[in-house]
Amino acid sequence: MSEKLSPIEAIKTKSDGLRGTLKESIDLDNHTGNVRPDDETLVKFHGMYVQDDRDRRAERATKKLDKLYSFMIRLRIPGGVISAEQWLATHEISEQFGTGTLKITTRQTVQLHGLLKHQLRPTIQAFNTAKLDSIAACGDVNRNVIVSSHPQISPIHQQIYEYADKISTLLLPKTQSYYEVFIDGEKIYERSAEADPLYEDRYLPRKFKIAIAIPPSNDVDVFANDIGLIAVIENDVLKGFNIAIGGGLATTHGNPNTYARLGSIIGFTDTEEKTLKSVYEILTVQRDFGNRVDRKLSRLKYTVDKLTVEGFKKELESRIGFDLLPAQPFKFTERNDRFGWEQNHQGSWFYTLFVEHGVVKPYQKQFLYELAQLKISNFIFSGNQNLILGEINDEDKSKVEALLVAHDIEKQVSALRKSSMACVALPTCPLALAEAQRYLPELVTKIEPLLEKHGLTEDEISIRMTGCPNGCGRPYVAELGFIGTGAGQYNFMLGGDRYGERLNFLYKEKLTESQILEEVDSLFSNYVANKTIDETFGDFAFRTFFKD
Ligand code: SRM
Ligand code: SF4
Repeated sequence: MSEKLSPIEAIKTKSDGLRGTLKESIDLDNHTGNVRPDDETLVKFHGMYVQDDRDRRAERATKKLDKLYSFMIRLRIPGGVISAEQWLATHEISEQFGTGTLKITTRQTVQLHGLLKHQLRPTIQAFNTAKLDSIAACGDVNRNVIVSSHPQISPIHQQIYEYADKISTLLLPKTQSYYEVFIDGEKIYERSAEADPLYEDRYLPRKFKIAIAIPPSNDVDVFANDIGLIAVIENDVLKGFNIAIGGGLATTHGNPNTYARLGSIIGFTDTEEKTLKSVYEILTVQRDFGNRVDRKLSRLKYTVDKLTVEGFKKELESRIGFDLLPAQPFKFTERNDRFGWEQNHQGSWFYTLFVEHGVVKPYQKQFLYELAQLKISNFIFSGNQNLILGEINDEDKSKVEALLVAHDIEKQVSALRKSSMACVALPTCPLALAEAQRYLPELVTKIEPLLEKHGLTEDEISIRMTGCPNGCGRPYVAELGFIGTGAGQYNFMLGGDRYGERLNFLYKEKLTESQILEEVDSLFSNYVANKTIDETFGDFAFRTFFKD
């Protein structure tokens, strides 16, 4: 007897191109701030999530009130670059609708939280006017394609950025329901024009992520993606891409069948046509072989392990009609953003702004608004949740400097803090078991004196925290990783390398803050006493504590 498909599968196939009853949910159901149950799934494909403020749940339950539903919207911005005009629009939309917050994500885009159901259409319409959309920013489709954002590699950065755009467009669902439901109102699109040979009517078994890394920087954590493309460059010429498949980080507490996995490199493509074809057909293999029964085991990483890497490659090659070339050498030597001013090969200036965990603080938001009004830079989101102000002409640099001073933007920040990432977690994430972006800043403040005590203040040790094991802040590839297990408790992960090429391991379970600080103090002391020359903290911890 065949196994029962996940209920999400029927929601997708019966959705009439992801329309479901979204119009009715929005237009007719005035008694609730939520959409209908099946529409909760479908709205994700349009880049929106149903949420509620978890800080207010208890108070509302006492008053016997329904949850205070709201929506989070995530934009699709391949490569993470927007213009000053688009920043202004995003700022203004965030002020007009939602809670006014702007959150830069670990995948080079921005999220707005707290939108009420009746605000969804005007919000999407305003984004559409600014030539921004949230199509396929979530759901069982390819998500935002991310690219190394470092400006110093610009000679070919533009060329590679265009790949992100092309891949994102190639893999967009063909349905026009986003426009029909959220923008055009009465207009009904012709269904025959929506035939979708890639997604058919079942879409993928699960979300799908693609990153492009430009060595020497692995700021996108390329091996944490379903597909990782690693640019191979010789004498400033793009030769092609190494292709890695089956990266993914999420685990589930107590489910031993789930695991984090780094992508496996299966070969190299030397033309745009071959690269795009390979990417496309990797999705069709996942579409046809992925697990549609258990969503905990449905990401590409499990399909790759089910088929074996070689088996997957063979299936892929039969679909693309050519053999992948042998993988080419590459080397990553950095992952962090380069803060402050940098100039590219053409003399344009870039300023990387530290945005702690992607939460744009009110004084930063005001600075960015005033800067955008001058229209002298673009805005590039980094995969480390920071923001690069890009393409600034020599004669405009002083204007940016004056604004930086006027808004007191340049703060002294420790190397550890600059190397930190945290996911959203509470109060909006329904899956959070513990705090992350609201708590990591405080924990870092408590770790900083320990760094000073052990003479490690300049050390760029990566520290990442998430409120649950889904891994949105990529804690599984950090040197110090903290994964929420319950209120105020974290699994302590140790031994990742500095460039995202090795997973860390579970060092200690369910630690409270005082236990974390005690452990970190003792680890730093051990590291300083016993490290070899130039050995990073993560490498030392792996060598010393990892047991096979
Ligand atoms: Fe994530 C779900 C936030 C990057 C793995 N993630 C969620 C949701 C939507 C919760 C939900 O399903 O209701 C979170 C919304 C929180 C909120 O209130 O805003 C959420 N994920 C985020 C962001 C905003 C974290 C951040 O603080 O930056 C990142 C948005 C990226 C984007 O712009 O698209 C984000 N999520 C990631 C990453 C990192 C990455 O992709 O590089 C991962 C781990 C890598 C991976 O996919 O393996 C990640 N998120 C997950 C998972 C586990 C997926 C799985 O394989 O099981 C979930 C839960 C799920 O899909 O069921 C999830
Ligand atoms: Fe939410 Fe967990 Fe992702 Fe954090 S890691 S945003 S808690 S799903």
